[in-house]
Amino acid sequence: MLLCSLTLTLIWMVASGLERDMKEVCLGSPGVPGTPGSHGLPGRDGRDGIKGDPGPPGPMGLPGGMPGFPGRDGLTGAPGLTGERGEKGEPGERGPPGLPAHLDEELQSTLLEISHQILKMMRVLSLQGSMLAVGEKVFSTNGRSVNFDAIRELCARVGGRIAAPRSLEENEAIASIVKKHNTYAYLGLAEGPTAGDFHYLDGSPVNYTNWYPGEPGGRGKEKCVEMYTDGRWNDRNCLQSRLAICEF
Ligand code: MMA
Ligand code: CA
Repeated sequence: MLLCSLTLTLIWMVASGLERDMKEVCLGSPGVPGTPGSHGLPGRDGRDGIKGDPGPPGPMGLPGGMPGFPGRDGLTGAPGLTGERGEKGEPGERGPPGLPAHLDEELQSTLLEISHQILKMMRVLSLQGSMLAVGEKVFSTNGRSVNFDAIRELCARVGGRIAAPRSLEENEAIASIVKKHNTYAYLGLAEGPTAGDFHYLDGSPVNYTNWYPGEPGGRGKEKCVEMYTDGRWNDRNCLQSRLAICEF
């Protein structure tokens, strides 16, 4: 009992930093513990606690109550159909004057580039036999045979005219196409009111001819001209099917 009390006192003294007073404290026997003191006065109220979480939603009200506020707007809908095209706007202001074309280096190099590209295309088309260039003219056929008027219409539709040889060189170019297709072709020539008087379709008189011996012999009854596979000409009616060769 004494040891136990001594041990408690020692622990108390070590905790209080009074170890050095141990001898004094340990002298004499422990007294009877006193009666516990009365309770102190209640402490003051603590500060307010933090706000609690919101409670669960309340029960639905009784029917017949006031309607609630309108809800918030819904999500944006899908876009509508494209409207009609508006009217054309006013022309813009006139730009500043440009350089004369011959002094405009950018324009000159663009034109040079375009002409190179065109030349390349013409070489490819020539290689494929789709066109034959002679001087300023280009001859071409679609390989079909139709009557004279149909050839004129076909050629006009693609921005050309029915081929008409105006020189030996042009005649030979057309003849090479005729030979290749082994089919006679109509030429861009027609007979006027006077028998044997042939002219180009623009009305100008022929300045070059290559009639087959004895032709034109139709005496005004053969108003068109066909080219044989040897390149020579024969006056002929206009309703045969002949190779369509156009010039551009
Ligand atoms: C012959 C010759 C031509 C004429 C045709 C018409 C085959 O050639 O007389 O001049 O145009 O016949 O069919
Ligand atoms: Ca004839």
